[in-house]
Amino acid sequence: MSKPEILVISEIPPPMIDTLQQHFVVYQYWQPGAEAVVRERGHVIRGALTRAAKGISTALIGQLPALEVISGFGVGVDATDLDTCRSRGIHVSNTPDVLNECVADTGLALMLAVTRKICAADRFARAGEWEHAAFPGAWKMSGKRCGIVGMGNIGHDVAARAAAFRMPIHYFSPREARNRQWQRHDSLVSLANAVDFLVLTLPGGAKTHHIINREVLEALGPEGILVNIARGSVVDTEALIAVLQEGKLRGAGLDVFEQEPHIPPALRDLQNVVLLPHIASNTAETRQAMADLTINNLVSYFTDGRVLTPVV
Ligand code: 8YV
Repeated sequence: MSKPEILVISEIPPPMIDTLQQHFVVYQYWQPGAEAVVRERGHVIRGALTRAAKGISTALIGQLPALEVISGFGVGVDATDLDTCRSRGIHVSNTPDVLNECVADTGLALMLAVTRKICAADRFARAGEWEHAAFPGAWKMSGKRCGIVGMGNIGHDVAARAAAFRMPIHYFSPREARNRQWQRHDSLVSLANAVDFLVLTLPGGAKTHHIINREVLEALGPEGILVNIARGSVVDTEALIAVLQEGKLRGAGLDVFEQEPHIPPALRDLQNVVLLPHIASNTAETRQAMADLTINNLVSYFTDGRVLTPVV
């Protein structure tokens, strides 16, 4: 039997391509000549694979009339139009759970980095400034109040880690937490008012666009710290920059951005932010687990007719 033809939308590690080629005829959409491939083979391409944060455009889905399955490399599915997929009967999968621990670890790393000024202290030490002056003090994290927006599996993993720092846990989420001692709030402003850290672990997409706005950030207050390990789109970046510049927020730790990989210069100029290039799940172990699940979803679909971790 001939191998199914699949289109890989965004660049993925070469070993993933090698494994995919054992099962499929693989076209790489970021390579020169990809548009011609879509024109010539679009009518027989049955599968697609894409990085979660990139998704697959609705226009491209329209150019693939034989598309049956989209396998996402990552947990977020906000960058792909799921309604279009549903109406076309296209199966969509993601890679839930295998990345929870590393994403939560990154959340804690950002909380510590901002509150203890770890990156600024590293710059200070590297520049030899310690020979002339002592590093200015930072703030304590243990025992402070941790607020979590989106109490899914990643939110639970952040909460468990924060609890080990003796942090009381508060949250805002459509779903009740497994631990009834954690305090649920019925609005983001109420949550932000009650905590020192606001950690974002909610999905991106139209429903959550800019829900972290100026009102929420001002409620978090001048001693508050925002940590975003979710999607750039959930934060109103202009408002965030303004409150940081005005001293109305202590700091922010950000792994994701609205126009990534572009980071606004005004954000880069601020000393009280720690900026990461969307690396929360980027460890060798987790990326391997994500790669295996992404590929196995496609293999399972083409052998058994169903993906292992379906979204649609
Ligand atoms: C990945 C992510 O960085 O899982 C997600 O939704 O955004 C991240 O884990 C990304 O999908 C890999 O490019």
